[in-house]
Amino acid sequence: MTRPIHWRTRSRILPLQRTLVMGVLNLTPDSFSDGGAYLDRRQAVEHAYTMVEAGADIVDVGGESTRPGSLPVPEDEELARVIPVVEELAAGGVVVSVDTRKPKVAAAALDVGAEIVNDVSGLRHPDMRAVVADAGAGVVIMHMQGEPATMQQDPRYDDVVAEVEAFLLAQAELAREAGVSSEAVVIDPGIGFGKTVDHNLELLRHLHRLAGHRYPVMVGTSRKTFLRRITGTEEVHRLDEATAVTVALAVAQGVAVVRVHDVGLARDAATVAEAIVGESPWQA
Ligand code: HH2
Repeated sequence: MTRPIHWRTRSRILPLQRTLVMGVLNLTPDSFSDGGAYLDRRQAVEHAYTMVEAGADIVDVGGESTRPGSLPVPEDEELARVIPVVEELAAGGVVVSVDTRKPKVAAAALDVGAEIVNDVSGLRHPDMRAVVADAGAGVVIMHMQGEPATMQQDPRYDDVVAEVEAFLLAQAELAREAGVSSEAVVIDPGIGFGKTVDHNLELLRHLHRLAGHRYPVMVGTSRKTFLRRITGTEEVHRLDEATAVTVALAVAQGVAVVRVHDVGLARDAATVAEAIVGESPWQA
């Protein structure tokens, strides 16, 4: 299988010769590591531009935390948090993805200029597939076992890599049947979403397998609990350095997009990994 050379989004073609870095912009009071920091619209927009200057290719705007134990946010509230920021960033030429599980939020964000829908529920909702197809949007299909409120209680798999892989390919096929171009689809194993530390590590060891299909692969490890457990630190800068290690190892396995909080560190890690591996050996 040859490596996909671009990602088709609503109005753009994003080249994949170099790793794409997606910067996280959480407009939530309760996110993992930056909850509450960017609730103010001006601060949020400023932070987005700081990430773009640091090398972000995409800014991922989210108004609902999906961290373990978090509860859903009402639609009106999510729309109010997300839409003005998406609109302002898109008008300024930033490539915006909207991190949402709600078809109406996705549709409204695409209307005001978002390019990509990042759906942590993996396009399970048929309306979400229709929204993405109608807008010709790019889409990230992510794997999650269960729901955020309960997903970390007792995650179980017989074969985590095979099950995640099968789900992602099945959802990509459903998207295709709903009219989504296969060039618009990126798949993501959903690190930390209904997974133990061992499940996460097993998936991170087998990213090359996911990258062996026709879809580019994205991975989000940034500041996640498994890194806190492994390193024994809560210190954000040290978690960002640990994240950079995962970025390098992911890029070496052919991953095309990384979702991170510290864009500069991830960009450097990806650049070094690209220089070492050249044409990724996994894609031969
Ligand atoms: N992780 C989080 C949120 N969205 N989207 C994709 N595609 N992949 C991920 O791994 C992913 C994601 C969780 O991280 P964070 O944004 O730090 O936390 P929260 O959900 O609390 O906002």
